[in-house]
Amino acid sequence: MTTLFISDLHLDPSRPAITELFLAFLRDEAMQADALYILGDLFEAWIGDDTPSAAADAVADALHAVAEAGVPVYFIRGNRDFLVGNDYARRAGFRILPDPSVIDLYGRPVLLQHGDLLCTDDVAYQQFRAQTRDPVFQAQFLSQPLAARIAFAQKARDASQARQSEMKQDDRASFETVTDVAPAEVEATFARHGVDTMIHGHTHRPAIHALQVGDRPCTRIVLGDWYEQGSVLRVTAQGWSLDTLAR
Ligand code: OKV
Ligand code: MN
Repeated sequence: MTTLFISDLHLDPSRPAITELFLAFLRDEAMQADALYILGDLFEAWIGDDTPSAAADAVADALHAVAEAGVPVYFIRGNRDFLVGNDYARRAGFRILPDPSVIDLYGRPVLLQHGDLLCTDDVAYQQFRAQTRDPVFQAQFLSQPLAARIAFAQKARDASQARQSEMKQDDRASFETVTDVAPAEVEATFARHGVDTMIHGHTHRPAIHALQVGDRPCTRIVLGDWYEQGSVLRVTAQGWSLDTLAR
């Protein structure tokens, strides 16, 4: 039996084939798993559970069918879909876990998180994160009419894109550093939670890193994005494998 981990699907109407790939993955593989963990950025954007979206409805139905088949489905919010709420969770049949969370995975404690908390060198992003995690600010945003939220989100996405391309022009090497995890924060996170294994997404740099924290050997597994193909971590009691899913 296998536990599945995915993240960073960034489902969006502009990439319908990826939504189809995800629906096929749920139908053909997740249905038979021990559990399915979605570690954030399932959706490219999320401006409230009340936003009409045929794709979000289809995904909710398919996830609900997986849960209904007896496979627990867990979700950690990402930096794009941080406004996914209890209403959508109920429709999709998943449980929302705090970021980070430690789970028992075949007898071993494993830390799960989206991964943005590890990117402490991106000071501007961490500021955006702190602001948009404020419950008062969130409630105020969500109370606005849909049209106002759509307009606001478009502006936020345009500003973010402008900032990213500016940063890339400044210095490609520093962009690569700033948008990856900060090694000191990775070490601190392993130490803080007393685990030797963590799984996260967000950076879109799929890899299995072996590292040493103090005198302990640790493993950091990074899930890949679903822009061109799928990415899934399959874990059994025997071991793990980080695989791509062809379209
Ligand atoms: C998500 C990101 C856009 C990064 C939320 C206040 C509140 C606006 C919002 C608008 C944008 C989410 C909700 C989106 C992530 C971007 C651009 C950059 C770096 C609040 C004001 F209430 F939470 F505080 N938004 N949308 N970005 O389009 O999904 O993660 S979004
Ligand atoms: Mn992310």
